[in-house]
Amino acid sequence: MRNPNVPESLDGWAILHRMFRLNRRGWDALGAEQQRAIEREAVDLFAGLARDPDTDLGLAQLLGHKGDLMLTHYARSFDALGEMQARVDKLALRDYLEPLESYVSILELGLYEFTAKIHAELRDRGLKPHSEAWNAAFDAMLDEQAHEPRNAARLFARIPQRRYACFYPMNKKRDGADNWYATPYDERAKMMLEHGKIGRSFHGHVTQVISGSIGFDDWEWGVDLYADDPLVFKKLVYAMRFDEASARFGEFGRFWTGMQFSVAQLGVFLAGAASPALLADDAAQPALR
Ligand code: 76R
Repeated sequence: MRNPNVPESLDGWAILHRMFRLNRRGWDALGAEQQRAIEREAVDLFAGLARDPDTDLGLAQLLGHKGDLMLTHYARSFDALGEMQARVDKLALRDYLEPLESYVSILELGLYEFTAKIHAELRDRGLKPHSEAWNAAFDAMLDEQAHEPRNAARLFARIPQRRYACFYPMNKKRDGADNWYATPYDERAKMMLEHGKIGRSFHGHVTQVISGSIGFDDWEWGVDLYADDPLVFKKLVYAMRFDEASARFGEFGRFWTGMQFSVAQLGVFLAGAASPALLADDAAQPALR
């Protein structure tokens, strides 16, 4: 199963992004009492998902015509994501939310350097590749990485509570001389190291969540960026375009950009009079009735 050409990854949350259009005319035509009941039902579900240690939910008001609302679901399994999808679809609010797009992926930490280290170390130990002992030693080294506190925390981190969010899917190109997958491991590892360096120069200004979607969805990765200032997205993504991994190999899907808001602000979002806010943690979750 393990191939020295394939970088290993550590895998965390199962992620489902859903983009909806709000039928504002339809919503506005409802009576206040009915609006309140529909809103309360949705807030109850959303608040539960946002505070459960086994799930998380992010809400974002999107800019532009590609959607009005983005829900970002985190769960421990695809099964749990399926349950959440169905529970959202059972809400009365769904009569006013039209699904436009969705994206399925699993949060990943790429291990370019570490994979090479495992292969080298097992070779040095004289283990026969793919033997039982080799496999067991491989598993143990990966497992150790997954339990390393910094990695463990990132694999199941909560959705970053930063006001601005940007999501886009991407591929690594497979086109003639620019075929990422036909590029030797060492060259890819070197490019990823450079990529990480550029990324780290934005450390503190942006929180990125990379999720893998090969085998699940139409693109190969999902990129979620979170920042306190949207200009950071423009600067970061621009800087990345000059980095070889993106310049030569990056192919991008559509971008969704918007403002994260707290569950307790759903009513503000639905009313449409002001942009719903991202509140400080303690105020963010309404008490469950
Ligand atoms: O996880 C880590 O922080 C280690 C280094 C690292 C890896 C392995 C890293 C750092 N990234 C990794 C993997 Mn990234 N990243 C993107 C994009 O718009 C574009 O051009 C590309 C979209 C951005 C903006 C970004 C930001 N990264 C990946 C992968 C998997 C590739 C593979 O396995 O082949 C993709 C698709 C990808 C894409 N990256 C960082 C950032 C930032 C800001 C960092 C530094 C994080 C920090 O240390 O603060």
